[in-house]
Amino acid sequence: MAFPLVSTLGEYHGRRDEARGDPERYWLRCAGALDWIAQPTHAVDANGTWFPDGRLNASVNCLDRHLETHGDATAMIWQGEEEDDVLHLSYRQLLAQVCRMANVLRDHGVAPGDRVAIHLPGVPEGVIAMLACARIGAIHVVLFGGFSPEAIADRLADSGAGVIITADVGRRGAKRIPFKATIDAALDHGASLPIRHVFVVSVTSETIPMTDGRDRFLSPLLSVASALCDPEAMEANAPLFLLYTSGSTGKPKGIVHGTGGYLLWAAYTHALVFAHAPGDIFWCTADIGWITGHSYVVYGPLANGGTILLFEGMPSHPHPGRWWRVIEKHRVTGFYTSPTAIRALMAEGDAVPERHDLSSLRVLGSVGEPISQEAWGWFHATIGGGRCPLADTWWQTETGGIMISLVPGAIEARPGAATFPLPGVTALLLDASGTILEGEAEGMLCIAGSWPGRALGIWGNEAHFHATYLRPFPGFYFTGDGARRDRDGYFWLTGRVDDVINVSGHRIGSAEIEDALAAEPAIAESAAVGVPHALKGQAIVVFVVSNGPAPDDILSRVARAISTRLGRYAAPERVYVVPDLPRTRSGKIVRRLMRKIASGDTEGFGDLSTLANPTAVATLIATVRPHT
Ligand code: 6R9
Repeated sequence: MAFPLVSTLGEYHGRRDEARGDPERYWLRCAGALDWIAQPTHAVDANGTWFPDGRLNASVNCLDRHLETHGDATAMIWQGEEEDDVLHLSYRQLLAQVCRMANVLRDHGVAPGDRVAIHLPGVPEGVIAMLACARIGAIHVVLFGGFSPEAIADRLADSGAGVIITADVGRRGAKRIPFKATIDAALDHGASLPIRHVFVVSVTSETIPMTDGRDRFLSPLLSVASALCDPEAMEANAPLFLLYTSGSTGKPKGIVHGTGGYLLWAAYTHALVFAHAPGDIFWCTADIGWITGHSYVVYGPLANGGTILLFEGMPSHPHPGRWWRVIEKHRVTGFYTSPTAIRALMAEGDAVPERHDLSSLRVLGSVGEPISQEAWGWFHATIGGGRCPLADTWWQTETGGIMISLVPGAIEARPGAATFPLPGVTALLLDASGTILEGEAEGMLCIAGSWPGRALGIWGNEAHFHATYLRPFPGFYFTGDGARRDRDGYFWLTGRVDDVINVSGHRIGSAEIEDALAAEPAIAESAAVGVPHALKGQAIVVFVVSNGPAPDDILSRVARAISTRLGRYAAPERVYVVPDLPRTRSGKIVRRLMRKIASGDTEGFGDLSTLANPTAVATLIATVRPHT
C-alpha cells in the first residue's frame, strides 16, 4: 500500500483534516506503506512515542521489499568525479552489497545498539554502510567530511562508537582530501577512545599508513563476505542513527532518530513533496553527513523504491555546467539542492545551463536556508523551464524530514515562501511571551503536538532535549526559527532567532566558535555573529578581545583556533579586535547589537543605558564601519 495521494488542494485539505481529526487512524494507515515485522497497533501513545509496539528493519524497507516488484531496476546511479566513472546498482545488487558490509560488521563484533561512525566522501560505500548498520541494528553516526580531527574526536567520544568506516582519501577535482589521515589524527587526539576497528574504503590506489590490529582495508573483507544477511527485527523506537548538529550551546548535540517513525516520515514527505512516481530518478545534492543526505539521498527515496543519484564531484568542476550535465546525462527527474548552490550557479550566468538538456526534470526542491525571490525565480525558470514545481522545504535535523513545503499540484507557489505545513504538521507562530499569534503575523515558529519524524532525543542527555525544544514554550516544540505568515496563511521563514549561524546551510553555534577561541591564550573573550552574505546566506563575523597587547598574528591565531577545533567550514569572514564587548549589567554579551553593527546597520539601537558599558558600542561601530 502506498501513501495517501495528495495532488489537488482538495486532497491536501482532506489529508490535513484526517490527520488532525483522527491521528491514530491516519498514521496507522500511513504506516501501512512500510513493511513491518510486527505491525503496530497504535500510532502514538500518551508520551508521544510513535508506533510503540511496531517492529521493522529499515534496510528491508529500503531494499528487500522492492525485489519482488523491481529487483532489477536501478536503485543507485553513482556518478564519480571522472565523467566516465559511473556505476549502476540494481536493488538486488545494492542489497547484496549491503549484506556483505553488514556481515563484515557483524563478524567484527558489531551488535544491535552499537554505534558505528561513518566518515566517507561521496562514494557508494557511504549509502551501503548506512544501510548495513540499519540491517544489523547498529546505530550509524555519519561524520561530515569537513570536520577537523578534534571535532571528530569529540563526536566519537560522545557517541561511544567502537568502529569507524572511512576512506583512504576523498577526491575533489584534482585535490585529495585526507579522510583516513583525519581519522588517525582524531584517534591520536582522543587516545582513550574505545575504537576497536577502522575499516578503510580504497578510493584510490595511494598507499596510506595503517595501524596493525586496528585498521583493515574493506574490499578484501567484503569480497569473501556472504551476500545474505538476516535483518535484525528492531523496535520502532530503537535508534536508527545519531547525527550531530549545532545549537546555541557550545557542545554539538547528537540528535537521535528512531527506526519506525523516522523512516515513515522520510518516505511520506519524499512521496508528498516530490510527487514520487515509479521510474523517478532523484538527485539530492546533500552530503550524507547532513540530515538532508540521510532523509533524501538514502532513506526516503529508497523506501519509496526510486532510483537515487549520488554524485562524487563538485558543482563546477571541471566546468561550471557539471551539475547540469549530470542531470542531462542521467535523466534526473527530481532535483533537490540548497540556496547556496543555487546562488553560486546563478552567478555563472544563464548560458551555462542553457547548453544542457534539462527536460527530464519534473520537480525541484530547495532546503537549508531561506531562499530569496530572485534565486527562487531563477531556479524555477532557468533550471525548471518554468514547468517544474519548486518546493522550498523548511525542516531541521530534529524534525527528521520536511515540515513546511509546497505540495505540487495542491499548493500554488509563492517565490520565497515555504508555503504550508504538510498534512500532519501543525505550525504556529508565538510571540516572545508565548501567546499564539493568529492571522497575518510574524513570530517564533513552533510545532504543536508530535509527528512521526520527531527526534527521540539527544544522545546521552534526555533532559537537554526537553530544555532546548519543549521548555521555551510549554506544550509546543520550539524550532529556533522565526517566520512570517501572510494574509493567505503562507509561511515565510526569516532565519534563526537564537544564536545559531547558518553558513551555506551549515549550522554553527556562536558558542561553538567562542568555545574554540576560549582555548587560545592570546584571546580573553570573543563573540561570533552571523551577517547576511550574498553567496553563503550568512557569514561569520568574530569580535575578539585580546589578552593584553594583541600579538601581530592574532588574526591567524583566530583562524587556526577555529579550523583546528571545528573545521574549515566554520572559518570567519571577518575578525575584529576590539577593547571590549557590549554586555548587559548581568554580564551577558549582547550579540544582537554586534550582529547589527557587523551587518553595517549602525542606526536605531534603542536604549543603550541598560548596558554595563555603553561606550563599547561606539568603538565597535568605528572598528567595523570601514569594512561594511
Ligand atoms: C534540513 C536542514 C535547520 C535550520 C532550520 C532553519 C534552516 C532549513 C530552510 C531553512 C529557511 C528553509 N532552514 N530549511 N530556513 N527556509 N527552507 O537544513 O537541517 O541542518 O538541521 O538546519 O536550517 O534555520 O532551523 P539543519
